[in-house]
Amino acid sequence: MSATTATTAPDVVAQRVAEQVLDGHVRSATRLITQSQDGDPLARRVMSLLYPHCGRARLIGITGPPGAGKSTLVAGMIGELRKRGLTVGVIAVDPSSPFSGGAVLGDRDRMTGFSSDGEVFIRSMASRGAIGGLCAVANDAVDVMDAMGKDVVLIETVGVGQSEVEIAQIANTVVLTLVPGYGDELQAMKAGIMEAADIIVVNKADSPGANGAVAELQNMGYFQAVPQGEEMWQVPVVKMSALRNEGFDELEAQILRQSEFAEKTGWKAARQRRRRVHQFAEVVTDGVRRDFMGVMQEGGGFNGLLDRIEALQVDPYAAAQGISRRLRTLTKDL
Ligand SMILES: Nc1nc2c(ncn2[C@@H]2O[C@H](COP(=O)(O)OP(=O)(O)O)[C@@H](O)[C@H]2O)c(=O)[nH]1
Ligand SMILES: [Mg+2]
Repeated sequence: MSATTATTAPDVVAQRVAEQVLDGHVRSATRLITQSQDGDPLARRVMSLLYPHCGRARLIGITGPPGAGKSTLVAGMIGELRKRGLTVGVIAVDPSSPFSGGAVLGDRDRMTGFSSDGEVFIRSMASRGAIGGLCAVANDAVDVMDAMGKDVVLIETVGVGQSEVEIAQIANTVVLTLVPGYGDELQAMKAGIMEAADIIVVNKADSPGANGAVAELQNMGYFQAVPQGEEMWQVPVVKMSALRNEGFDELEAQILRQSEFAEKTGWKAARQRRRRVHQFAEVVTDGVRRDFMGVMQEGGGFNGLLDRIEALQVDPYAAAQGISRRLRTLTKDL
């Protein structure tokens, strides 16, 4: 066999990509996130290699309704973090509805100010079209940036759907961005996002009604209960104008306060476990679905069973139960 026809073993390729990502190579990281989004088996190999190197970055979720100023806030935070010499990763999850096509472009435009700064890595992803689920892809993107050595990873999501709320919950700290007159939007977002908020920002404080909105939210008194703990976290309300660069010091102070509280009370660990359990469940169900469809297509092993289902001798529910039972036996001793 000549050397020119020899192909490099997948594990060698994965190892090389993992090393490049750990060295902070932006192009390798970008490609890896795309491959993860496409459900590429190589990406899964690389993610396995990166996994032990994760857990160092501080993850901050920025959520809220469209137009609240999340991207403006993110841009401001990047500036503040860079001033302190911290490296930053940004994952912007944008809805791919035709109405928001312009917003994606706008975000990119606003953030190009940082594109020449190698210490800031920004990645946008559409909220549809990801194989294996958006939350799984977002988890991978966060892990890639974490493994690259980014000190802080900012995750921007529109807090309108269940998967967006779950993405926000990847973060150690969730910042909900509202604006004066937020009432209708809260209604549209349902209560889910309120329950995920660790800090509420009333942005656009330069417009009328900001003080009233802050007072109202403070009076409502939102709390977060620490799982299996006695302590409660009172969700602070921060008044800001991201556009005028006002309020960032207070936001940073509250993020630090929440981080210390979460660390001290075991809340941080509980949330990390929740994130990893959720991720594991997604990866397993995705893998099982993929394998199952593959086996069905090949006809291997299932032919007899499928014949009986087709002949109405076995119903699909009973057959599925049989498979579930075997799966449970298999995983019992893991
Ligand atoms: N007046 C005012 N406008 C703001 C402020 N922050 C953001 N905006 C504007 O609100 C619009 C939406 O901002 P954007 O950051 O794209 O919101 P996102 O959809 O939540 O990411 C843009 O026109 C921003 O310039 C602010 O503090 N005050
Ligand atoms: Mg945005």
